[in-house]
Amino acid sequence: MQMLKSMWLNSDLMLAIPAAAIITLAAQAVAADGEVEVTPERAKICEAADKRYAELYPDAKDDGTVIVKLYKYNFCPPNLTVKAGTTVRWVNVDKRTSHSVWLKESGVEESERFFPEEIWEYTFESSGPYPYLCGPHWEKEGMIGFVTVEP
Ligand SMILES: [Cu+2]
Repeated sequence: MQMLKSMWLNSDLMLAIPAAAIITLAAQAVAADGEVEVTPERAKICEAADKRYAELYPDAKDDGTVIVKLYKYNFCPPNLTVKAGTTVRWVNVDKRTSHSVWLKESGVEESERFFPEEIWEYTFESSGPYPYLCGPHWEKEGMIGFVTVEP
């Protein structure tokens, strides 16, 4: 989100952005510590994503893998804190849309696009902040997520 920050600092550009666009940008901005801002809209979508996951996987068992659902251009939960060595499984619970997971700043290659009810997994070996995004949807839809890995 470095790009977004420098945009805010550029006052000339600010003047050029219509008010409606500023509101959209603000809704997609990240919190100061790098975590994704959880807007009421995001929270509502994630509530629905949890329901959808429970419907799709009524027999899901806790195997220590941490689940992130992808739904309506959101990662749910958008922010996650895990211990080093944890595997995170991203599950697409959408009905039509394919997504990817791209730990771009960590230099991890973007996942393939995965379709509804497909998954992608990644094991976080080292502690640190891991901002990530959905390749096709981060820019226009603000589809971004954040994992904090603790030692
Ligand atoms: Cu996406």
